[in-house]
Amino acid sequence: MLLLHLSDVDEASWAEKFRAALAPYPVVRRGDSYDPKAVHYIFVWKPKPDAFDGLDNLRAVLSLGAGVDALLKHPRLPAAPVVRFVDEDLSQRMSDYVVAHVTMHHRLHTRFQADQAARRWVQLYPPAASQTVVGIMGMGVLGQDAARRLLPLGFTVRSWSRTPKAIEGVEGFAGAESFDAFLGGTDILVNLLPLTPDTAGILNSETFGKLRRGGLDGGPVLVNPARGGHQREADIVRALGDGTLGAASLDVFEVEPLPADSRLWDIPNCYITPHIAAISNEEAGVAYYAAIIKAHEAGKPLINVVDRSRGY
Ligand code: NDP
Ligand code: OXD
Repeated sequence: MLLLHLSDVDEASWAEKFRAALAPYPVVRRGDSYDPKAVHYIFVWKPKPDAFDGLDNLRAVLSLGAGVDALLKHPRLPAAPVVRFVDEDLSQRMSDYVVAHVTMHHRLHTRFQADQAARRWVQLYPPAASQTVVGIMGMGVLGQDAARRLLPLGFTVRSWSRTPKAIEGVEGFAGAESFDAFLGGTDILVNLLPLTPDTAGILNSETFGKLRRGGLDGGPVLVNPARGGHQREADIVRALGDGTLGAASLDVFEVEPLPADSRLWDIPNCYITPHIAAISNEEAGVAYYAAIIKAHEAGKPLINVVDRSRGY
C-alpha cells in the first residue's frame, strides 16, 4: 500500500493520479481508513511530526522534493531508505531558471534598468558570453543539467563539487581546498548544492569577497535557487549595498515565506522569486514513483536513494 502525506500541495490530485498509475495497488491518504502495518511506501512533502507513526513495515520513504534536507531532520524519520525526486522535467525547469537569470545578469539588466529609470543613454557593451564565467556550486543532477544548457550559449562554465568531475567543456574544482580558486575566477555564482551541515551558510560575506571583480560591470552576481539555509541574508544585503555583489537572484530564503519586513524586498538589484524555480510536476512525479514502486515490488533495487551519512 502507498500512503500519501503531503502538505502545501494538492494531495487529492496526486492521489487520483497515483491510483490510476498503480491500480490495483492500493493508494490511501491520511484521512482514509487503512491498516498502518499494510503501508509499504509513504510519499511525503513537509510531513507532520506524526507522519510515520505506526508504519512498521515501510519499504521506502518517497520524497516529492529533490532536496531532502528538511525530511532528513524529521525527528521520527524511520530507518527505511529515502528516495528523492530526480527527473528530466524538474531539471529542465531548474535550468530554465538558471539560464534566465544568468543571461539577464550577463546582459547587465540591473545597469540598464537603472539607466532607463534615469532616462540615461549610455552605450555600455556587455562582455561576450565566453568572457563571462559562470561558476556552478554543486555538480549533481541539476548542476550538470544547467552546465549542459549554458555551454551552447557560449558561457565559460566552471564547477565546484565534493568529489572531482570530468565534464566536457567545464573546468572542475573539487573539495574545500579548491573553493577559493573556484570563486576567484567566477563572475556569476550559481548555487545548486544540497543543504547539509557542510554547506549551510556557505553564501556569506567571505565567499562573496572572493569572487572575481572586473568581469561584469557592477560586480559579481549571486544566483541561489537551492536552499535558503545556504545563504546569510544579512551578508547579502550588505554585499548588494556596498558593491561586493552587483546583483542577486534569490528563489529561496532563510525563512519562507520571506517575511514582509525583510530588507531584501526593497533592494532594486535583488531579484526575488517565491521558491518556484522548479516544481515537482504531478504527471512526472507519479510516473517516476509509480515506476519505482512497481520495480521494487518486482524485486529490483530502489534508485536515487539518499545517502543519510552525507545528507544528500
Ligand atoms: P545532487 O545530490 O544531484 O547534487 C549535489 C551536488 O552537490 C553534487 O555534485 C555534490 O558533490 C555537491 N556537494 C554536496 N556537498 C558538497 C560539499 N560539501 N562541497 C562541495 N560540493 C558538494 O542534487 P541536485 O542537483 O538534484 O539538487 C541540488 C539542490 O537543489 C537540492 O538539494 C535542493 O535543495 C535544490 N532544489 C531546489 C528547487 C527549487 O525549486 N528551488 C527544486 C529542486 C531542487 P558530489 O557530486 O561530489 O557528490
Ligand atoms: C525541491 C524543491 O527540493 O522544490 O524539490 O525545493
